[in-house]
Amino acid sequence: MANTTIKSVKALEILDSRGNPTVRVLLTLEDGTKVSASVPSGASTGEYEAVELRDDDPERYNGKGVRKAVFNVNNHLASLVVGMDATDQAKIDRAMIALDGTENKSNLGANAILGVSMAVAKAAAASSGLELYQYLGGADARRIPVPCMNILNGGEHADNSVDFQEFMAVPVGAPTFSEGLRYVAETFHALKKILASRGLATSVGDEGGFAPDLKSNEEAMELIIEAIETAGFEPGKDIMIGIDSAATSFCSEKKGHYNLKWSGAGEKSSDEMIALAKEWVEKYPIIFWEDPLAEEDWEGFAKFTAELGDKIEVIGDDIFVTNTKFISRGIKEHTANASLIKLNQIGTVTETVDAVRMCRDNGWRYLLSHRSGETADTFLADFAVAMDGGHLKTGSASRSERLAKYNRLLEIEMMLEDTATYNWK
Ligand code: 2PG
Ligand code: MG
Repeated sequence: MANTTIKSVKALEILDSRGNPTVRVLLTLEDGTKVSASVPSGASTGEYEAVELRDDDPERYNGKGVRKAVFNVNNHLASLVVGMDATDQAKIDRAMIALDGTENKSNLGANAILGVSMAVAKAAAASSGLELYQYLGGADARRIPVPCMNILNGGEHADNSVDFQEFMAVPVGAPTFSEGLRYVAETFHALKKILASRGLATSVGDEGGFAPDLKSNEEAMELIIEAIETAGFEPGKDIMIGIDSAATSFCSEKKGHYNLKWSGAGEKSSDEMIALAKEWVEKYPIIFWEDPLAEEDWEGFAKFTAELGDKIEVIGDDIFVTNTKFISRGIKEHTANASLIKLNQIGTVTETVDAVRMCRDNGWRYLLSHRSGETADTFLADFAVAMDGGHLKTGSASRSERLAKYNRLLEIEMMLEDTATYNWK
């Protein structure tokens, strides 16, 4: 048996896809295994996410440096985990949570803790000779998630006039993952041609989707439908549409009110937002809607779910922040019928798995997700297969930090040969 005792842990400050600092952890085992793990970073963050520790030193990276988090890995977390066994994931994660001692990991930083947690999982997998998805998911981890490709960006992820943050093409009708990826990548290319032909911008937002200035949010839907058809696919059959409003980013001071500030469509109440969604769900092939309302609008969310939850997947992101405390409240109050899952919202691999398990046990769906600030790390791709989530979102068909995850899923599909499965539900 290989010696999976952790020998050394070292962190460094690297840059993410937006050029902002983030944490990379290098970890070695006694048997010579060497791995690295890099932590992503969000822009439209939920208030109750685990804390991403930043230096707040205005002299460096506008205060966004992560030297404190790096220091915490190199000192506090290294002395804790060196000598522990990398196959004891839950024990290590629990020890790190205890050492931090706060509810939201604000002491050592969720970015420090998650970097170590991910590296531990990668090292244990590598040492055992298993792929990460097999190590985390077991012998039956063989479903490749449907790639929800974010082809049009707005909100805080772009500098355009679209309020909703993400418009995703969801290839539910494809027979395999690789075919699904082709469907949506071809749709992305078709959209580019359509935009260019109308003199609209083809530059991309943070997650690699196009970010044109449009007359309305609805124009984004029309353009995507047109792109799906131009690419030779049938909207509603081959490809459906997923939306992430990221509504916390445009909620107004007045609770339960929303200010569609980027498009200039003005202020709307929670009920008006729900009415708009109902109209869209009637009119367009929408399969899921993430964060249709803001994180503090639990009441509105529940209304939205009561109205539309039997037709579409209603996903909570900022409102649940991958935290079982909030997901369990959501389950009780019928706030949604699915949760977004982001490793760095909660800060350890074990707690993320707990959140997934809670969804599954209660008949909820869960959408595995990247962050808008990413690195080339492909942990998420393996994690999505291991969690059998059925769908994942990791950006568009441009920007290598997004494609790295889709390409890793192609690799996993190839490794699984004809045992790989692909289905929405
Ligand atoms: C989201 C994410 C990822 P961010 O809102 O779902 O797409 O964005 O990482 O900026 O929170
Ligand atoms: Mg979101």
